[in-house]
Amino acid sequence: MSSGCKTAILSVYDKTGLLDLAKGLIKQNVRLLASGGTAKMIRESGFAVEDVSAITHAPEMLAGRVKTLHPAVHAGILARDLASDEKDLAEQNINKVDYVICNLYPFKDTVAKINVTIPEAVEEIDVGGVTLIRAAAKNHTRVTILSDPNDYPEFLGELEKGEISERSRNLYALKAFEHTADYDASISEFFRKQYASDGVQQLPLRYGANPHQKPAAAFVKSGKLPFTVLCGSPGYINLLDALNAWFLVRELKTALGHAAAASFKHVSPAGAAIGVPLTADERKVCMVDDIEGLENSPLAQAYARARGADRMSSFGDMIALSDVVDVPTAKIISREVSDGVIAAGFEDVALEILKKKKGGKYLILQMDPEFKPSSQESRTVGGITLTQGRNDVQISPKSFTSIITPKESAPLSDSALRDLAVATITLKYTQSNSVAYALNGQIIGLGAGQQSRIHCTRLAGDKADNWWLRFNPRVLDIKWKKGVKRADKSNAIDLLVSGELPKDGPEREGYESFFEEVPVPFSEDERSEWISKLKEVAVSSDAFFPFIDNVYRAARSGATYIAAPTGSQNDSAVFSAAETLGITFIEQNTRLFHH
Ligand code: 93A
Repeated sequence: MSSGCKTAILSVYDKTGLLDLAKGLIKQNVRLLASGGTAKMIRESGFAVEDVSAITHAPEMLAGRVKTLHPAVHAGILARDLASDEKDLAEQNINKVDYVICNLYPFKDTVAKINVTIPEAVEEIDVGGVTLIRAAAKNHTRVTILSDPNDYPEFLGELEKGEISERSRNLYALKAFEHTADYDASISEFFRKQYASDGVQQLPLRYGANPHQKPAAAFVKSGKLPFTVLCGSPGYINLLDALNAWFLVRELKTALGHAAAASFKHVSPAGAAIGVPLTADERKVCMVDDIEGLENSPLAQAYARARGADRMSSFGDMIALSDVVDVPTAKIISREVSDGVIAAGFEDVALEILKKKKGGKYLILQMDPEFKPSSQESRTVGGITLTQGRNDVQISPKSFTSIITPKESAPLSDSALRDLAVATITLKYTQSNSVAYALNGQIIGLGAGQQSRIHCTRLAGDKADNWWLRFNPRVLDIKWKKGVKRADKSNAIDLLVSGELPKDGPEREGYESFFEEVPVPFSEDERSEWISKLKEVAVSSDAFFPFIDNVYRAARSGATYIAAPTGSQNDSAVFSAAETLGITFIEQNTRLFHH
């Protein structure tokens, strides 16, 4: 056959639209070469078609495993309009191929069947078709690749008018590359499940966000997962919490040089802290005054603070610990209601203590402390993939040097810089919008996931107030009845300090039943007076304050320092409100939204 006419190779599993396409190609005087089943269907409909063997001079072999894999096919597709390529083709008596029409064996449909065997799946791995598609897509400056039957009519329309345009060839090539990439991804996903679902590269999860969301898994595309399951079986939210919490404590430790802990719930911290030694009152408030060895364990102090900040929110938490877990830390965890822990390692005795929790089902994850997250992140929403660079901005005490008010400010104290760093790093791992209040190396109030910033500022401020009211002697000196559970104590204290205590009724009766001596409720004046003693609080916001109300609210809960990005139309009003209230306002110039 002369090289004057164009040549198409057709090899399709899905034969939708094939005959119309063949007819249209023949009408344009295109020579058709096709693999076995494709040729048969065209021929039986009365159209002229040759078998691929007409150019390969080799039969289809190995029960169809080798159909189109041959230099006569692939050199014809891959040849460019170059003299050297033309010479090579002429020497081998090979003609150029201009159009490739191919779609692949239905691997995805096959493996979706229940109880599919590995040999069944293997037979559905298309080799020759992928090679046809890839070769044609590679050479798309000259060759047109059709991998989707939906494109046939448009292709024929263009062909009738003459040549296939560069734009069409480009778009068909892109579609072809997406097609083979998706195909290969489904093959590796199948084999990952078969060969690597042992928790090393892939970990099957009980279910996704809810029990009906199955199947669920965590995996990496190469290498090993950076954590090992030492006990229990993680759920999807456990891992979302554990991994976010881990990156938070790593970052706190790197930035501040102290052991760090976080207590996570629903992918936001309930508390986060570094290991600043606790005062006697702090030990009581955090309910750790009886823990032996606490004063010698920065990690235990960090977790005591993280768990003690907002005990109600921490109920059933996922814990992250930056260091190797020691016995005092394990003892604190052992008596709290908690879902699991991720840490850099575990001392033997500490591990034994933790393994006894939840009847042996407590989730214990050991994280590789050297693990470096990838710089690019992606997720899908309804099948649409979103990608972004990881938020790898480094926050440290050095991030708070740009003081806006007061104009003549001395540099901030180390403790102020520390607390601003704790608050701001915590925001990096808190669902936005978010505002954090910090003191003594720990979060004392966090407002997460509110659509309005003032609601975050209020929520965080209310939590900070409640935390501070727990230092009131009336709370510190509570006489509990014997046997009251820790969680019930936390709930009762919350009712007492929050001002939410009902005047009467069954809730009030239940509340009063916990005490040996029922504490006198706080009057509004008593609350305000006590809260007015809260000072030196560092407040950070993940984005600018759009209105001055945030500054006023923060001031009512002891804010002495506020760090936030700027850029609001109301910046100057925000700065002057801070100045009037005696608050040092620091520009933290990176927005830190997190979702
Ligand atoms: O088994 S294969 O990987 N070996 C091949 O050489 C080959 N060439 C094309 N499968 C191969 N194909 C595939 O055959 C195509 O991707 C297409 O899905 C199918 C069409 O086969 P038939 O024309 O016999 O119906």
